[in-house]
Amino acid sequence: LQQRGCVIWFTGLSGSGKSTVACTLEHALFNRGVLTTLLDGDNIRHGLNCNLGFCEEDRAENIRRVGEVTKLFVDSGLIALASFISPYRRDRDNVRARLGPRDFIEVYLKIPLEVCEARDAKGLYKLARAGKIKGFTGIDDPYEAPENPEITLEACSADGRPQCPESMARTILTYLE
Ligand code: GGZ
Repeated sequence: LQQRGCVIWFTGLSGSGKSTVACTLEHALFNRGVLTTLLDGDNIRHGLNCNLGFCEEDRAENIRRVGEVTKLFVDSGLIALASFISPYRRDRDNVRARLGPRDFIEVYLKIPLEVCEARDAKGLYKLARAGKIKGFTGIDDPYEAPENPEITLEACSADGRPQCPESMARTILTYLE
């Protein structure tokens, strides 16, 4: 009856499906009796990181703090699911170095920008194109894709239809097993 902690770190554009897959995976792990915690922009940027914006330094600090928090959970034996754009490779690699290679599982949600922009579930891409949000990832701010992620999920089919979250969560479960 032993559970070892680790971080499953979801990275990808806004609207790539990170949070949906993380939430689906969390349910699947819960049903297996695994203790998890889910960290994402909604619960972190309104609380712990409410003083941070989206410039390069603030994003770095956002990811650094989240990395430290996930480390505390991992040290307590939980599986921490972290869902952040985390656009800079260096910031993600710093978390990886802090956690150690065994405990950091990077999951890249691969999806063309055009697909996220066409969906635009929250209308943020439209605002970014109109210049009403400055420094929006993919529009006028960089996204550096991982070079060697543990897992790459093709988050949409060739015609841009979203991939089913259950099947993406299953890919991660198989990896964990
Ligand atoms: C990117 C932004 C921005 C800018 C607000 N750039 O789709 P969402 O709304 O819910 O996810 C995005 C979220 C990104 O927060 P993260 O903490 O994941 O970012 S990072 O890892 O880069 O620190 C989006 C919203 O915040 N949002 N302004 N300029 N996304």
